[in-house]
Amino acid sequence: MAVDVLLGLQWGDEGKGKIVDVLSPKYDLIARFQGGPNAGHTLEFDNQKYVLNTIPSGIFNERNMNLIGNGVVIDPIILKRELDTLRKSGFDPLAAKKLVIARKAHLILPTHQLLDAASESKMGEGKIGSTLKGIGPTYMDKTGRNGLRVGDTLLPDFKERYQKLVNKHKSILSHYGDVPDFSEKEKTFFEAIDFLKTIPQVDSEHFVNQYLAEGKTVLAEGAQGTLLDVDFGSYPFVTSSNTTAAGACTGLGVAPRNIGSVIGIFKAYCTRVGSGPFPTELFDETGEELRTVGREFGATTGRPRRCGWIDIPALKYAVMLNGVTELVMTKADVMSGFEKIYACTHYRYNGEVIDYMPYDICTVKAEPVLEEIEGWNEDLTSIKTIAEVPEKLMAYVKYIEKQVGVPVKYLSVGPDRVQTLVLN
Ligand code: 2SA
Ligand code: GDP
Ligand code: MG
Repeated sequence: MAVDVLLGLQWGDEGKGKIVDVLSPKYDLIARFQGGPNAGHTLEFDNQKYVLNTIPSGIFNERNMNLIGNGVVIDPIILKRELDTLRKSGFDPLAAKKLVIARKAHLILPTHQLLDAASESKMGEGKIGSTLKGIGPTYMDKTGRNGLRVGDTLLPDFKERYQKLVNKHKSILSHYGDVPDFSEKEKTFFEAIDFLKTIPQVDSEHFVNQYLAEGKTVLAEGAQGTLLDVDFGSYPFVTSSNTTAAGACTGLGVAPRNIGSVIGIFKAYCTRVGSGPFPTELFDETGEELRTVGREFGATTGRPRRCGWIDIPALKYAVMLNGVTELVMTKADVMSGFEKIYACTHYRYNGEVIDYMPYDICTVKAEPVLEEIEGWNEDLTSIKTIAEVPEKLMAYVKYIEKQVGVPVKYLSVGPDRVQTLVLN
């Protein structure tokens, strides 16, 4: 058996949570492989809406085991809150024995969040627009070989290790100004650590490979999106992990040859939250309409998302980087009623017209070259069969398939689990 991977092809919020939930009945294990509580994965079913930050989106399906992999960074306070909220809604993943966590996953400390805020506040125009969840500083400590891991919480000297790292953070923070008082947060943190210790810990590399050896099916769930990848995104306006398919290998302990299908998900348009280049961004009422109709606000922070047309060179880049084998298109319903829609096919860049993503779109502007496409008028939200898909929308789907060379297998026409069509 192989691990299938589902990940975002744009700047995140493509609808990964929804589609993982839809696909989860096909899988025995759903495993998050990177990111942390910066993610907001929204699921809707039975007239209820749930937003998951750290917990994999298979948690509502009876069949699935769910793994938080070693590549994820964990804020124990947020994880505890997530599990408390789920329990209040009638889902108790721990009682149901449906959740395990990698002991090699790194911990987000209260001081990591202070460092994130301090760094952002000093960067002025150049600020990343991070979610302020402490993601960057935690991954910095991981690669700097200073970090604390979930497994460390069970060691007798965990508190000393914690203090050593916090002292280091305080000295860095003092360069930014007075170190804020975080004693209350620290108290909550240690309560959450006690709770964290009750979650079964595993070595994700052995856990996942055992599933494969037993012929079981595994889906790796990405967070954020390809264009936020720390290596291949619009650096430095990126997150601090590998959001691309390769991240599933390191974030779970899976060999590349054990990766199966790569399911790439994209919106029928584009959004981005936070700073950084966005060639097709719309600053007019069309952008506002996409934001309002699409309810484009951060699932974690509530920040308005920037909206624009689909970007084909960026999509092709994402398909190549991830080796995407099938596509999922979401939110076509949001564009219903637009007489014309547009797709960016090339960029005007440095006096040339190019069809690829260049090295630097942060300091040199990439102007989109747009192709006009007929829009569709029909309300899509209650369609149930392919036969009901408007011709013009189908033409748009075919257009994208032709541009990127990969079939669109699923079409999502609303936020609910049931608003999903299988096309191929
Ligand atoms: P960070 O916090 O260090 O990872 O921020 C770095 C950049 O990555 C972006 N980022 C995201 N972009 C889209 N969605 C994300 N999750 C939330 C959501 C975002 C929210 O589901 O809506 O609620 O605001 C996410 N997480 C990180 C971030 O905006 C920075 O550009
Ligand atoms: P994720 O981070 O990729 O899981 O996506 P988010 O949950 O952050 O953002 C996607 C938003 O779009 C959520 O509010 C979803 O409920 C919603 N959504 C997902 N698919 C569709 C769709 O096809 N149509 C509409 N209208 N909303 C969708
Ligand atoms: Mg999201």
